[in-house]
Amino acid sequence: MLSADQKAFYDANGYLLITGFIGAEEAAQLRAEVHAIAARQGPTNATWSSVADQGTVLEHSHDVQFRSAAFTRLLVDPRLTGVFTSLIGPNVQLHHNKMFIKPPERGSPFPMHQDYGYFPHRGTSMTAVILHLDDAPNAKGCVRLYPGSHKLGPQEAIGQDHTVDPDRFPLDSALPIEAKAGDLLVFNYLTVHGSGLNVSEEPRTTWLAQVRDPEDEPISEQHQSRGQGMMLAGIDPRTVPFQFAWQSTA
Ligand SMILES: O=C(O)CCC(=O)C(=O)O
Repeated sequence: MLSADQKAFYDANGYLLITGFIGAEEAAQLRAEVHAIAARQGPTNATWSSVADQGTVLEHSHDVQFRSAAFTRLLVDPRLTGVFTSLIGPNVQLHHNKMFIKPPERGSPFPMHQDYGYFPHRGTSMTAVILHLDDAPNAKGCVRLYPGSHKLGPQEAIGQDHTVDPDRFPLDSALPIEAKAGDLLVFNYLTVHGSGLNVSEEPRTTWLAQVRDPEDEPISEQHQSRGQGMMLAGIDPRTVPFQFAWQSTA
């Protein structure tokens, strides 16, 4: 569970870095799982289209719990669900999860954006966690964000990458959230964030999950994935018949 101070910081700033969320050994084991998944699946490049002309690479997989049971366990780990329930309430539903490796010297940046642009909902319960599986200093392209930007509400989302206005929210002026292996970054889907290029000699390895209150419904079904709707804590109190995301006619 989060302390009252952590919750107050999160409410004011739209993010919270929890240092030492898992131990170094556990982070190293999960890091090895991510790199083994990447080796099994072969080359991928999820670099966003607006920065795809720079020759950079972003290795990734969605739905990581279908790749390794280590991530199925992680999704319902009481340490993690404790963070979620502190912020969202007793009922917590998986939206999606994914892994990223920014390779050394050419690991792609993420342009500044709000996750709202990708999966808008009626409320603001959607919460992301990024678990750092190795150190993420500035040179590795750590996450950068604008504290308090969640209070501005949805911003105009530009182009296919749903980026925010780069003049108003430049990447370079955003606060770098340097992290160590085992640190957990939590942020709201309205918090403006992105990250820079990995110019270091080591990969940056992370796992990211997005969760919501099941009663906070999507405005449009535009970001569906396997496992979406899985309850990580509590119940889905809605009385409507359950539909898998891919059965939706919306
Ligand atoms: O991992 C990062 O640097 C940012 C990831 C991100 O913003 C996203 O997946 O929407």
